[in-house]
Amino acid sequence: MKLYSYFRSSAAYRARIALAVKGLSYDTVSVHLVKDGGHNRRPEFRAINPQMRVPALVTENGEVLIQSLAIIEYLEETHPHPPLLPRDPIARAKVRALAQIIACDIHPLNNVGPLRYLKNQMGQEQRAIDDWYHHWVVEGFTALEALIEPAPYTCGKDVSLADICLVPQVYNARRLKVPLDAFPKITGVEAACLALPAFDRARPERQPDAE
Ligand SMILES: N[C@@H](CCC(=O)N[C@@H](CS)C(=O)NCC(=O)O)C(=O)O
Repeated sequence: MKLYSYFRSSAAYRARIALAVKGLSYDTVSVHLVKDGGHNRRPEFRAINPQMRVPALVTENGEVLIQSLAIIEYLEETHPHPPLLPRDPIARAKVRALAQIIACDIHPLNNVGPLRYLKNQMGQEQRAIDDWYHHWVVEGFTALEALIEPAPYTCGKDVSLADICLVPQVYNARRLKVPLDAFPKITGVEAACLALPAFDRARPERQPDAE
């Protein structure tokens, strides 16, 4: 398999964790999202993913999959062990809800494209953009902190899709200097996950394109 990735992309980070947890090997194809206005905008990458975002996974059969949650669910369906979703339907819905708070409600507001738009098209100062970023992280993390009971992972003793979404989002928050003192459960889950070899292998600083 081949993963189009960028070391700092939290969506690609999710896919990397899932691949590592499942013990699957793949080649990394780095797509620099910043250099020259973003190599993701080049025609050769647009031909792979018309949405011009990472991650994109090329399967063993040459199919191109995009969207980290769709990629992870594909991996879950094709390589069920170890599972990333519990068997019980209620427990599954709860894991997905936590994952979606991050992937659907926090991350899109703080993604490269919208932040660039705030700056270039809407003329916002960097300080206002940082405030925007912090606001949506704090709002989302406040809900997550109330919803989780680490044991030691987000949803109990097994790693799940929720952890796979949480760890990259905390990485982003730290990079953008969002204070995390109010979120001891979230940072506790992060520490438990990062102690696992699969999560460690997927870290941005361990990637071949890390700067
Ligand atoms: N919902 C998508 C988000 C993918 C995404 O937005 N990736 C970002 C990096 S984290 C990206 O490639 N951004 C490039 C851009 O907006 O120019 C997913 O989960 O895969």
